[in-house]
Amino acid sequence: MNASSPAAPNAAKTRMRWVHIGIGAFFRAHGAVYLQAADSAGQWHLQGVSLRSPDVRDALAAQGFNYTVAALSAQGIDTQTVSILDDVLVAPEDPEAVLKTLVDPAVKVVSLTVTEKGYCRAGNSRKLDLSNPDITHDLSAAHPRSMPGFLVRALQRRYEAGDAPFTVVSLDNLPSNGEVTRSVILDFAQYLDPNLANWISENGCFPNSMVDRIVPRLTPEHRSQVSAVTQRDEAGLVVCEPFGQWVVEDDFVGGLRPALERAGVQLTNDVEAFERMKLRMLNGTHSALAYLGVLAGFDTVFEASNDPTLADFLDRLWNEELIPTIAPPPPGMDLGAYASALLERYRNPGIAHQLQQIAMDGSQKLPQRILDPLFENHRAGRACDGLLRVLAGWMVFVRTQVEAGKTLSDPLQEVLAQAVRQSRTPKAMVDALLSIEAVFGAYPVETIRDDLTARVLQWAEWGD
Ligand code: CS2
Repeated sequence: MNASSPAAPNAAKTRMRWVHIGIGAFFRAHGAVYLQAADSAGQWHLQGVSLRSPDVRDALAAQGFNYTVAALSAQGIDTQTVSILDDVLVAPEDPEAVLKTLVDPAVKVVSLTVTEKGYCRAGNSRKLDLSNPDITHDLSAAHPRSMPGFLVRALQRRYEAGDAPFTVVSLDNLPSNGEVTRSVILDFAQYLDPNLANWISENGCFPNSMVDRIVPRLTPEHRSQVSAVTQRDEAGLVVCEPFGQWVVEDDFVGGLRPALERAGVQLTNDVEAFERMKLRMLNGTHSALAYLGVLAGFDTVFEASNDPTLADFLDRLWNEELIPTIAPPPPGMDLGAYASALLERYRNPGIAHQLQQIAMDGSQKLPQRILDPLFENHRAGRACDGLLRVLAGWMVFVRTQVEAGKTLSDPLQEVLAQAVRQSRTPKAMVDALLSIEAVFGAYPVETIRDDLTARVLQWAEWGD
């Protein structure tokens, strides 16, 4: 079933359902908007699931699950009402209700924004992390907690009932996000029942995708700015930039999907080049701005990208270190123009995108954003000084946060904090951080150790 079959959005006369897991602001400002535009005939119903807190459900329930998306820019505020969402289920409150929903044969597609750590991978591999406490729990309990647990338990019930699987579309910022999803799902299924794993492998579809829209965390200022225009104060509001892009492989079970192309979604056979471009040129420089910008005393992407030194740094990073790793470019893309457009997007005065929001989960983000291009360049004898500087900046950032007693928002926060605390010199800290298998295990760290240490030393004011 993996061969892409022609889209047949009108094939089924019955109601079809799309479930989204991880109903945070990003999906509400991105996927939900595309789905609403694609489904003008009203054939698809969208249901949200939160794997953690009830906050989004509570905010949206109070407004009938309709909400405003406000695109902010120097030109003003452009608002749109999204009404395609039916409901939001909160998994920890009622995991059985989530499973029952996913088991409904009308559910044709399940999409995911569960962040990098939600895939429960071992390090940055494609293997399921069997030491992850949620996975240990989910492999033996009837009611799961993790994304892989929910998907596999639901697929197991569909398999036993003789129904087809749903398509799983990852919308997270991971390279080959569909393949990573397929791999953790198959690993989990293999532990439950090898026949189930075979069935998923033969019948399931896990298209890769690239998604893009900058969606800052909602602030009280955003709320009052938008309510001045809409005359409504909404807890369920989402704000974002005007730009949006979604590229997805056309690989859906039975060809069943909304007419996404009507909404401007690019359907292709190969998303890899788009993913690499976006993960490195956008997310990579976002992380660069986050660590270097916070260390330079800035709060937002707008401020940091308007700083002449950082802007010059970004320009060199794009042209000398990132673009050379993206060859050939994705079809129809001019990477120089893409970089200029990114700088313009970062300089959007409307969105107040906090650097600390991007800085979180660094241990999960660095590999695909910074380490992959860094080591590729190093191996090929190309420039990598800027990427080394970003890595050094992350290390100094981690130290600064730990020393200031601030929480590091990172699943490896304990390990990172311990590496910093046990190190008496910058060199010892670099060594301790580089020895964290889950982040650096896949890379030849010896080849950069000395240069990196020199970079950290230049930076750190190491008070003894
Ligand atoms: C950001 C992304 O927080 C982050 O790590 O780099 O959320 C970024 O804003 C989106 O991927 C843009 O599409």
